[in-house]
Amino acid sequence: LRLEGELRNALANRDLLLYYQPKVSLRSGRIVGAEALLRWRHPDEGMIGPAVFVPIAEETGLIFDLGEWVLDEACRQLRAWLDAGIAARPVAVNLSARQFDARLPERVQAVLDRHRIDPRLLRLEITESLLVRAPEVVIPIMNQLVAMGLALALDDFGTGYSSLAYLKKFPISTLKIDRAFVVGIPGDDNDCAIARAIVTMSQQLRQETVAEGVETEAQMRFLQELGCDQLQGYLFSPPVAADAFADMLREDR
Ligand code: G
Ligand code: G
Ligand code: NA
Ligand code: MN
Repeated sequence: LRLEGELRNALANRDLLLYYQPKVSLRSGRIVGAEALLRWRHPDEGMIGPAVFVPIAEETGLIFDLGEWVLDEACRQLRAWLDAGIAARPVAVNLSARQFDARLPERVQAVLDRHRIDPRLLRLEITESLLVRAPEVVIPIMNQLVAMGLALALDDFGTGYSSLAYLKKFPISTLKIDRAFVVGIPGDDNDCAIARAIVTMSQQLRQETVAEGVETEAQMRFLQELGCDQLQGYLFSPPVAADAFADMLREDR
């Protein structure tokens, strides 16, 4: 496939970059972290989002090199912010289920060491598709990452096929409420009920909650009243380039 070759070249030619979308505390209004989101600056097509090329990378196995690049770039950027005297906050990187093999913890540790990054500054976002794999394989890898000091977040919660029983089995510290449910708040009773159930449950499990795709003040107020911990969405900021995110951090002191 042409796209696969082009993506390979993009990885070699540094045509990939990370954007950062702030996560904001619903209690303090301050930026408490960011999600790193992969972008491909294509010479002809312009900026291409991961929905187009991550599935191809997953099918072809290129996701291992790509994922390695994402981890390294996030830690390189954290180190640059720290060296510039910017009060860095945790950056969460998305992982594909395929990246979750026995060597992941040592690869992550090598990246942290290379850039001298405190593991608490790097977080990992996983999706429910990972949880349907054999727990006896996945849980020890997760436990190793947690023991290293990394926090794990479950992305797109509620959209997949995982059961609630999974939640207590896996060492996950954050649930991200998918945008699909946030979109109907506060008008749609079902979406409101689902968001309420997720926040209530995660509080009982002592997990943090992050609402994705928050676009309106009304959504924010509703989530605040539920006791949701953080928001991410266009209401505060879309994903932005590293320099623009650094400017936000400087203004947020
Ligand atoms: O960037 P955008 O908002 O279009 O993200 C679309 C999807 O791509 C999100 O679901 C996100 O989890 C995924 N994604 C973004 N960056 C990465 C990445 O670096 N690795 C993987 N595996 N998925 C990513
Ligand atoms: O798969 P994941 O949930 O990680 O993807 C996040 C995606 O949602 C990215 O493509 C990002 O650009 C997009 N996004 C982030 N905030 C908003 C928002 O407030 N509204 C909408 N419609 N999309 C958003
Ligand atoms: Na994500
Ligand atoms: Mn998500």
